[in-house]
Amino acid sequence: MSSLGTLSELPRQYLDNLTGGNLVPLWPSLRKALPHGAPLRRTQPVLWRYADIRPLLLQAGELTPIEKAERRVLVLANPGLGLDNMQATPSIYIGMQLILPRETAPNHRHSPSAVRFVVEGQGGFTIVDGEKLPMQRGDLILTPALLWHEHCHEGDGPVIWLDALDLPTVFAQEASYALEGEPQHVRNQPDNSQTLYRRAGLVPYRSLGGPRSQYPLLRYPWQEVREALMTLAPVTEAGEIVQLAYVNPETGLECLPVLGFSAIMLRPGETALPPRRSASAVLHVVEGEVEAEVDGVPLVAGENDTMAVPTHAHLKIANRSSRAPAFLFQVDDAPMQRKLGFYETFN
Ligand code: 1HN
Repeated sequence: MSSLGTLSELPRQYLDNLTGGNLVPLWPSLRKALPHGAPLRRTQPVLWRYADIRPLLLQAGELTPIEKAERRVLVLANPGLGLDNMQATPSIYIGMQLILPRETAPNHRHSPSAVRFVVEGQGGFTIVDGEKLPMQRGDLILTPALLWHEHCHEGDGPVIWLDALDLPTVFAQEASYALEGEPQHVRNQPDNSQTLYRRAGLVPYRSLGGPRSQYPLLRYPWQEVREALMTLAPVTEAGEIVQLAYVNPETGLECLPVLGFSAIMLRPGETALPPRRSASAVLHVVEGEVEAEVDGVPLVAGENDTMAVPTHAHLKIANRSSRAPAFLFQVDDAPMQRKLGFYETFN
């Protein structure tokens, strides 16, 4: 391998002339941009324990009224990427949001896409473009780019969910912004997961050939995802991961353009060794306790705990129970990487 020229080898006057013309020589920094063999990574394998987050989030509920917060959120920030940068991984924003009874997180829309994964509480709901989406534990709720959304709470006790956004990518493109709006008018009917898309393999006839909505399904009830995983497990070979992707029922493709979402079941006693891949990910435990090893770093995650998995990471993840399955929710940036043409898996 030949070594490349450095900045200090170049004459002072030449460098000053370059700087004066807003020019920079590539070769001294080429290896930084394109390291050999594997990317440079600052993202750390991190574990956020719900037991640590929850009391602090509830305290935020006492310290800051919703009117002063708009969204009452604690951001899960990866220390390797800088605590101020709202990055769990380079492309994934994760926050934990609290809403208290009778509060409203006011209507707005923005260029980043978001999802909510419900962690605890009863009576919360999100309204997206007039559709009322109830929030039960484990439900996945989409608020895609530029669609109006507001959160409300008509039950008792705190409602807490995990927010995942493609904000880092949108922000890096200097394209992140929001608009505020008046409260929405709610259509008085159940959400599309209960009406138009009751069963995989069936779509309203009119969607054949007709104009399709970009985001036909905005809520994926956990109860159905869990059942589907339990039914998939016995027909999945040992060594293969029991995993379901959340997709757009009209296209069969990922439900949002940048971030992808999936649910994983680890059978009792199972240790999964997923292939190393170019995508980064966030893993959130829904049920059970897992022992993970992320690039050699041991992390033990229980219910409602969340982990960051860097790009190209070596990953091993074991269900600590020999009796009960464990369930995880995964966010990754594979959809974006596939579109950009560099998504890879390695063995
Ligand atoms: C946002 O709109 C929500 O609507 C939550 O609940 C978190 C983080 C950054 C930017 C926008 C929400 C957010 C956010």
